[in-house]
This record gives sequence, structure tokens and C-alpha cells, in this order.
Amino acid sequence: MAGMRAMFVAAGVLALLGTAVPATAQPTATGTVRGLHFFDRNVDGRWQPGEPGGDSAVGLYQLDGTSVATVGTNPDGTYEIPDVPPGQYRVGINPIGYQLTTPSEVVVEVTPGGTSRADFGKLGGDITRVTWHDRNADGQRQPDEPLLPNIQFWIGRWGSGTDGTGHYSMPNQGTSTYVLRFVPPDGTAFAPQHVGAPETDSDADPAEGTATAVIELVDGKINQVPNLDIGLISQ
Ligand SMILES: [Ca+2]
Ligand SMILES: [Ca+2]
Repeated sequence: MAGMRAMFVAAGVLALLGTAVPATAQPTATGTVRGLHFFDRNVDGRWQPGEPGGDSAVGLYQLDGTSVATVGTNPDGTYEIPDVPPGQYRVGINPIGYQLTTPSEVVVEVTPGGTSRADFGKLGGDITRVTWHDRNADGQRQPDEPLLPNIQFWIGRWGSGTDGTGHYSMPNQGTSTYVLRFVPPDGTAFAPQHVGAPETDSDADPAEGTATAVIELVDGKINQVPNLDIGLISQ
């Protein structure tokens, strides 16, 4: 686009100098770059139905790195950069805090009237599981102990809770430390923390009601938190 501006400026200067400029001169036809930024849930580098869109800025650069345009993605993860003069460009995202499942930058060729495509996939961490009634108060979830629906929790000032089946899910999270502060219903208290097998233990600190999940990237891979479970005992 800088090239186009230069061309128009040059044409204006020539006109001022009285040099003939063909009245029929047309701007160079442009092309479009579009694509999708998505959470690549199955880590195969491609989008499939059901994989949600990611939000980020998408940058268009000349090959030497000069910025040409930056656009944000739509809520569904799609983006479009119109009116791009023909040529080769770099297109990229900078998904800090996520595992990349595609290159973060690709080179596209824009042709007059054409559409070039660049998709970007990433993977976040899921923080999930259940609240349950620890009937025997041993800090372990036995098969006959029922899940507890509609238990509220807070992360800072953001609130959520378990659903009608006692499950909660925070999918596609970026790297951070998440402190979930659970609200025990009247007549209940938290089960002992971190007793026995991690898959079926209770993860809330009984004094604070907080359970902590850490999502981090190690060697480019993001971890999942599949069993941040909260046991509640009767008082
Ligand atoms: Ca996929
Ligand atoms: Ca138990």
C-alpha cells in the first residue's frame, strides 16, 4: 500500500509540472488475505467443525518486516485484510501463552483480484472436573459419592460454577496461575486437601476454599489440568 501511495504522489507531482498523465490510468487491482485463527483441539494443524475461534491481532508485513496492516479477528476467529497490492507478504500472529500447532507466520502471494489464505492454530490448557460430596470425609472420591451441582466459584471478580451434573470446564486457557475460590453451601466444609491418589483427591485448601491450577508451556507444550476436583463434607 505504501507503494500505491508513492505512485499517486508521483502522479500528482507530474500533473503539477504539466506533464501529461493518461486520464485512463487505473490503480493496480488489489487482492485479499483472509484466514482463521482457531483453537486446534486435536492438535492436527487443521481446523475441524467444533474447534472454536481464537482472538488476536493478525499482522501483514512486507518480506523485509515492514508492517503493512494489522487487523483483529472476528469472534469466530476469522479475519480479512482487503485491498492488498499484489506481491509477496508475511502474515503472522503472536499467540503468547499458547502452544502453537501451525507456524506463527507464513508467506503468501497476493494476486490482483485474488484471495490468499493463512490459518493459524493454537492449543490452550483446559481446567476441568467436579465438585462432590465426600460422604466419608476421607478426601478421596469413591464411586458411590455423588457429584454436587451448582457450586459457585470465583477467579478474582469473575464467577462461574459447576453445572447441573456437578462438572465445570474452563477450556482453552493461556499460561497463567488460576486460583479458583469455591463457595461451600451452608452446612458444608471442604474435604482434606491432597490426600491419596491425585486423580480422585480434593484440591481445595480447606481454610481458604481455593484450588490452584497452573497452565504453563514447557518445551513448547502446554499442560492440561484434568482433575481439579473439590470435595465437600457435611458439617
Ligand atoms: Ca484440528
Ligand atoms: Ca470419600
